[in-house]
Amino acid sequence: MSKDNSVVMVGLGYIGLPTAALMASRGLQVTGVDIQQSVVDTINKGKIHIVEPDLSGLVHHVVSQGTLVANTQPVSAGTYLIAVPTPFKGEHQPDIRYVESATRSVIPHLKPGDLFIIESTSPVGTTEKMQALIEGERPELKDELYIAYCPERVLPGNVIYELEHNDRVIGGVNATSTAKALEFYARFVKGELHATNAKTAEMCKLVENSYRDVNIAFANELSLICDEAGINPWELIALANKHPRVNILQPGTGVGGHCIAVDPWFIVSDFPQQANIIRQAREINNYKTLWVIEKIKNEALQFEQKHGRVPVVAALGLAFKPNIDDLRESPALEVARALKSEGMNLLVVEPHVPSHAEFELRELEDVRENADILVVLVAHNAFRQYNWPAQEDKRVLDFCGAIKPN
Ligand code: SAJ
Repeated sequence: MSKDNSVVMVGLGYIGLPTAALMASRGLQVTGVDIQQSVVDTINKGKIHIVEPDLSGLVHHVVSQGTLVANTQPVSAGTYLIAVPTPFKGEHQPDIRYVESATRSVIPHLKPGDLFIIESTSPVGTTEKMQALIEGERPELKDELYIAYCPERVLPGNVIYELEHNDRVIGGVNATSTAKALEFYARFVKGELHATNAKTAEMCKLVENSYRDVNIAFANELSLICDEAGINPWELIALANKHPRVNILQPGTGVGGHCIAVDPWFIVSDFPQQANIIRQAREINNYKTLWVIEKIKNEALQFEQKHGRVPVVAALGLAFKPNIDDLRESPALEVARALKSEGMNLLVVEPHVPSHAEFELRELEDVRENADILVVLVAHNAFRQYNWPAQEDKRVLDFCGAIKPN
C-alpha cells in the first residue's frame, strides 16, 4: 500500500467529497464514487453539489489537475474508503444497508495487501461485520487485507480546515490493520493519529456526539426551569460558567443537523438497558422544539385576545445552527413549518440563504417594522449585531439568547 497512491472513496457527500479532494491535493490519485450520475457529472466538471466554504475551489483545482476523478463504479486501487450515510430504519434503529452495499461494490476489486477503511458513522461491530462479509465473498483474502474504522469529526462549515487538522481515532480489526491505516492518514492529516481497535473507534464517534447532546440537553432543561422560575437562562449560565470547572452549553430551539440528533440513538438502540441519560437527552432536545412552538402559539393567542386581530409573527433564522446556510434537520425550520401550518401570519428572515421553496424570505429591516411578535430561532451574528431599537409595542421571544433578555 505504502507505494500505491491510488484511493477509491465511496460516497461523495458532506464527508466523502471534501476528504477525496483533500487527498487528491496531497499527492494521492483519487477515484470518487457516487451512485448518483448527476453528482458524478457535476464533480467531473470541477463543480460541487453541496454547500461548504472553500470546497468549491479545492474540487475545481484537483479535478483540473486530474488527481480527482468521479465515477459511478469503483475501480481497482490500493486503498478503499467508505463514507456513505447510515440513516435510521424503524424506530431509531441504525440502518447499515448503504455501508454494506458500498462494501459489496468494492469486493470484486480487492487484492492482497489492500487497505479497506470505513469512515461512515456506524453502530459498534459494523467493521467486523464488513470484514466477515468480505471474507465470506472472497475467502482467499482472509488475513491478506488491512481493515480499519476511522470516523470523521469535522464541523460543517469548517470542514476543509478540520479534516486536515483534527486528531483522528483509528481502529483496525487487528494491530497490523491499525498500523497500515495510521500510515495512510499520516499522508494528509496534520492532527495527531490515535491507535485503537475497531469497536472502540466506532463507539468513540457515537460517544463524542452523545456527549455534546447530553450537555445541550442540560442547557435546554435549564431553560425550561428558568422559564418557570422567571430567570434569564443565558445570564444564569454565563454566571455559572465563571466557576473554574463548570462549562454549560447554550439552550436553543433544539438540536439539529445530521449527527448530534442521530448518533446517540445508535447507542440507545444497541444498549437500551444502560443508555438512560443518553436517551433522555435526546427526548429533552426534541421536546425543546415543541415547547418553542407552543410558546409562540400562546403568545399569538394572547396578542389576538388583547388587540382583536391576529398578529404578524416574524421568525428569525431557519438554519440548523448559527452563521451557516445549512437547513438540514433544522429545528428552526421545523418551528417555521409548524407556525405556517397553523395558518399564522408569518414573515421569515434567513440572511444566509437567497431563497426558500416554502417561505418568501424577508429583510430584517422589513420585519422589524411590520411584525407584532419577533421570534429569534437561530443566534446568527446578523441578528446579534443588528441595532435593535427599543420598541415597546413589539413582543420579542428570543429562544437562543441572541438579541435581548427574555
Ligand atoms: N447547539 C445548541 N447549543 C449549543 C451548541 C449547539 O443548541 O450550545 C445545537 C446547534 O444549534 C445545532 C446542534 O446543536 O442545532 C448541533 O450543532 P453543533 O455545532 O454542536 O454540531 P454539528 O452537528 O454541526 O457537528 C457535530 C460535531 N460534533 C461535536 O462537536 C461533538 C462535529 O465535530 C462532528 O463531526 C459532527 O457533529 C458529525 O458529523 O458527527
